[in-house]
Amino acid sequence: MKMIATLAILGLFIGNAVCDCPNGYMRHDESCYKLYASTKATWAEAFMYCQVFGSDLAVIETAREQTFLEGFLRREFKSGMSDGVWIGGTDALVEGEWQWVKTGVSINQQEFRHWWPGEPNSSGALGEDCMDLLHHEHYNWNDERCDIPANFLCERA
Ligand SMILES: [Ca+2]
Ligand SMILES: [Ca+2]
Ligand SMILES: [Ca+2]
Repeated sequence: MKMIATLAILGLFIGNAVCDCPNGYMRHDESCYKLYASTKATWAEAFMYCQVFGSDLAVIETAREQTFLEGFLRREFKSGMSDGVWIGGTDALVEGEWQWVKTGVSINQQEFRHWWPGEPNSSGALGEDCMDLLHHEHYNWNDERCDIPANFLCERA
């Protein structure tokens, strides 16, 4: 009996180890997420930061993932953070053709899309080619100027 209990506990540990995310990451379903809340970077810098640390700017593929991230970012939000949080979508290559950089998947063709009403609006003379989640738009999707320093969200398997 003791043996079985020990094996069960061991199994629990191994099971947990497989599911564990690296330090500072939050798990949800098959992914680990890290919000860089005290680092602000342009979209391109944020893209590289994520890669250096073995991840990618977040790719949002389902309503379930979106709902989780809205809650996660709301909980993590503190004064001093940027309104926007970079994620991994851009239309920098062809205006209006949004894609997830990590997968190359067309966002326009993706079944799940979650733009805030009126977005993407390519606002301003320089336009907006990088995707972020705006605190004041309840972390729905927005297109933003790529050179604005903002916090960012990385995702890894
Ligand atoms: Ca994802
Ligand atoms: Ca654009
Ligand atoms: Ca916009």
